[in-house]
Amino acid sequence: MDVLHHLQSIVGPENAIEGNRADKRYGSDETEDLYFPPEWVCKPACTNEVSAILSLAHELNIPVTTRGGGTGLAGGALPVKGGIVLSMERMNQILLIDEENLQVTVQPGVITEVLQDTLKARGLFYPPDPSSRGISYIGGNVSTNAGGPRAVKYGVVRDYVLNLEVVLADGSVIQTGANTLKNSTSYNLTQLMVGSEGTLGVITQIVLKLIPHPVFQLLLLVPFNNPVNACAAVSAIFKAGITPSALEFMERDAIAWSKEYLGQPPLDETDDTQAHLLIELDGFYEAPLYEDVEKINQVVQHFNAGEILFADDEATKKELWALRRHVAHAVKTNSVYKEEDTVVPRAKLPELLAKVKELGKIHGFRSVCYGHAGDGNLHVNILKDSLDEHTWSILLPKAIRQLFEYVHELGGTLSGEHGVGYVQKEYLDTVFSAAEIDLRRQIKKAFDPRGILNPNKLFPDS
Ligand code: LAC
Ligand code: ZN
Repeated sequence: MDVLHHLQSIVGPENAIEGNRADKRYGSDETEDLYFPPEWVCKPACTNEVSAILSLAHELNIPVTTRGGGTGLAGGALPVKGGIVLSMERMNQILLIDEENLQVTVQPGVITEVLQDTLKARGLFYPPDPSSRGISYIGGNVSTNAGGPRAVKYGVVRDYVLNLEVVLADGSVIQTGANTLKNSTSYNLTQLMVGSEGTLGVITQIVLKLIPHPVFQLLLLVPFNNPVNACAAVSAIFKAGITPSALEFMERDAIAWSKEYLGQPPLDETDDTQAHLLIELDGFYEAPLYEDVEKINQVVQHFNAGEILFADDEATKKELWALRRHVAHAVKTNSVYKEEDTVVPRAKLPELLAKVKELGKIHGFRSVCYGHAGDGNLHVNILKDSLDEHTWSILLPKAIRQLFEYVHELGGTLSGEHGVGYVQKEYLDTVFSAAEIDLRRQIKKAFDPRGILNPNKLFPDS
């Protein structure tokens, strides 16, 4: 039997097709304009089918690239070596909401926002909220250890994953841990799988921890005429004893472009605002939140902040969050670009931003920066603008390398929440020693001796 017919015998004829007949999206994600055609696209409906597919791929040495919602920004879902794209779109059930234990068991193909909304209706909260949550899958979020604005108070995806069902490269099925809040039983395979970007196994079931959903939320937009000052205000806010549920930074162009993208009126030309902090506070009681607003007001005055916009109605809150969440798409429509996901200790953020601008001057590129300032996580968009291909191809890797080396010096690393995937793997040596990379290679080998799982990812010369 040929591969296609074998796959069809596992998942049914309509759920396995040849790559050249499949929609183009199965060969790409949100990473720049990269496209790699898969040989086959396969859509399993259950763990047993995933297991049978992996047994086959293992036997025949066929690459398998697992795909969620395709919103990745590091190329993790690109089938760069062809083979099978394993789309988890049919494994989209919320299996069990356990209100007694505050847990939920889900399949990987559930859309993150669908899960959040379902839980919210029961007063439950699963906080990690990447900007792509309206289309990204929870399985992809686990595979990249996604974050989002609320990570600053509530933590990232890994802080909510209790247990996983995983199909290993040879088709065997394992549980990585237990459905418990505590676990000191041997190696932590659960957390090893989180963020492993489909290189160690295929996640087929996820058990997540939940918390009660906060009742009140306040949102502030604080303008600054100096972006470095805005970044410096961030750690001062935490030092004043406040833990916002989001603390986001946006340069002027980030907001301006997002407004344009959403069809809103442009920024006032005469306004000299160069950056904003978007600050959210949440809780179960309203009065303390207003006390925090007052404290924030006092803190930001030391950094030359302008007049604070207080979003006290749902429509304004929604509008401000839409502006923030659409920056990535807005940048994409403005210029060819390369997105970095740098992260440094929070108080080093002003130095990081200043370095980005300095590198821009040295190499002759423009950049737009925004991101999760409360986490020290800055999305740096390096713009191609009108630079010619040759100049771009030479300056870009040089500038990125210098940026990551600096980030490492500051005690940070090259990705806070997007992952390494395909487009960052060549820079791994800026943040890891040879021994640190080698240890990871040995882990990969133990899980996937034949190298069939998401090949050509994570490792520099893979
Ligand atoms: C964001 C994505 C790009 O923060 O991580 O909007
Ligand atoms: Zn982000």
